[in-house]
Amino acid sequence: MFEQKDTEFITLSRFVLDEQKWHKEATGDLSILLSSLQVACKFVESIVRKAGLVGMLGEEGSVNVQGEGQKKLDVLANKLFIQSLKSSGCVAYMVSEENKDVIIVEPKSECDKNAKYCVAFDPIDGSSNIDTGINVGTIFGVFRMKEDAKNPEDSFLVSGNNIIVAGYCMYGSSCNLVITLGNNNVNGFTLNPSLGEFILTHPNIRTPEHGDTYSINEGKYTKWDEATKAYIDFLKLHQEGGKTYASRYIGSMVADVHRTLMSGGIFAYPVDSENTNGKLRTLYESFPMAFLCEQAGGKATTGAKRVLDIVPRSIHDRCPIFLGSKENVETVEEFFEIYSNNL
Ligand code: P6P
Repeated sequence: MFEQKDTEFITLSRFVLDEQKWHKEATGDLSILLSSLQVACKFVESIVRKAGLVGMLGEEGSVNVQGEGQKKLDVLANKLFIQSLKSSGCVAYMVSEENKDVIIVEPKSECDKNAKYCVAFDPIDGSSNIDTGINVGTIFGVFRMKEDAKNPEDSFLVSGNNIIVAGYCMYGSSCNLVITLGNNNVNGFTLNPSLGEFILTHPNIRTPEHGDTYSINEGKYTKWDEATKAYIDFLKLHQEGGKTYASRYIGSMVADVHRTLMSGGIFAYPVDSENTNGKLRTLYESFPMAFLCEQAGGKATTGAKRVLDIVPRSIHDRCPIFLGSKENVETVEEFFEIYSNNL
């Protein structure tokens, strides 16, 4: 017999309104923006759920700005998020993995002229996994428009410390939306499809200080730098009290990070000889995941510096990332420190 997990039935919508009460100066715009985001997530979830049945699998036959083949779902999800965010009237600019340039939102009405938020998102991250039914997800980060912005990019080419909201929605065996508005507070919501509501099921997520799982594409071992090789070799040989580390890699960032955030350990996509700046995009993959991780008590580093201290050079810039449990990430930093001194 299915029993609703003991929750107070706090929906995401109510959670956001409760959060708004803490900000006396709040206009409600951020709440409207987040409401638009969750509607798009629900819409995408309903399509992912049936993708195999409604011909939404397979290639679109086009290529995105990254030079990657687009899946049908990439294209549709991108349209849904752009439309939903535009309709909120609270977004001035958007950056999407699927669009080459910044999306400028034309105000629909007088009050939209005061739109002050900028959203960077990857509508369907891990889309290469869609056709095999593996978890995929949406990743998003929200910034305030830069006051003295001379052009649309300016509001995005700022350090990750400017991010005010970060989250992801994972489309898997269940639909989980994990979000933080800062204040060291990360919360997880599970979609109840019959209600059409995200219900608070994982309040105040804290990442364990240490974890025994590492998540990295070991197929690239020979292409890694010496510090990364040494760190992964250490994990394989290093046994604390006889325990060994377990390797878990799905190849879908949202799924790999969700497991790391919830259970601890480390997720990494380092530089390699083919991806000399790393593969993951700074603005709409690394920044949101790094912010979530830090707010849950973890850490996120490039190896050499804190991810959120990066200032992207372009809206589709990439960076290496090691994120997860505080102690695990600090060990990575120690390895990079040793190897940088030996250069
Ligand atoms: P690789 C998916 O394409 C993605 O952008 C992330 O979701 C994932 O973490 C990474 O790339 C996987 O890359 O090279 O290991 O297949």
